Amino acid sequence: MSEDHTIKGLSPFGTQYNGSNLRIAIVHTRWNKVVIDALLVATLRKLREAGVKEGNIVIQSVPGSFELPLACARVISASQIQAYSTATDLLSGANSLLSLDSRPNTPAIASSKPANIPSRPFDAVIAIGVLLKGSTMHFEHISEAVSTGLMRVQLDSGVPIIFGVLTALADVQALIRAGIGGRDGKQGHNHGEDWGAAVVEMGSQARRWAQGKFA
Ligand code: DLZ
Repeated sequence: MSEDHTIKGLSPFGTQYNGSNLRIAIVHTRWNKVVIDALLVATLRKLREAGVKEGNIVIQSVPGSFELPLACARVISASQIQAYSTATDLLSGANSLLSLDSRPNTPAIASSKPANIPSRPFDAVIAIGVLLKGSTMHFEHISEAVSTGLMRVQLDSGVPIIFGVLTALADVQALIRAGIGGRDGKQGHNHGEDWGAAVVEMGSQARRWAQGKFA
């Protein structure tokens, strides 16, 4: 029987999310680079399709998957520091300008804010890695540590982290999940697309929930 009767996969959500106001970080590894590159391309394509602006996407790399949890935690903190210090700097700048210029009807200082200064922290993060099982217990230890670590970072920070880590038992499994299989005619599906869509959905929802809204 050659027909595919699988019921697996993500069902589409009714809402089309608009990513044009979202700020997203991608943290990816450099181990198993061929697969990582393919996943990254599909993720970025999906972000662009959802309207996420180029300038609102920050990409950082780390050596391997074991480094992902700490890197995500630090990247989230860095964006919060950035957003906070930007606001403070502008405020102190505005205060000093206002004290120098007491004329009425002074144009709003805020309108002169440079466009390239990030004014908000990341709404969501995608952690991308590819763990390949070898002949030792390395794979089991790292897989467990990374998934637990990323879960902890997202719960502690309140910032959604999309789990973009493939845990493959063989090279071909990883290639198929990055849409670059093909050895047995099975090209596969690139999971980067799902992660791109998921990060836009979770970033949008998390922002809404933080404002006490459900719709
Ligand atoms: C050491 C190692 C091995 C053997 N395999 C992988 C892998 O398949 N995927 C991956 O992302 N990283 C691997 N690493 C590197 C570790 O994740 C980590 O970068 C190093 O142990 C340094 O902390």
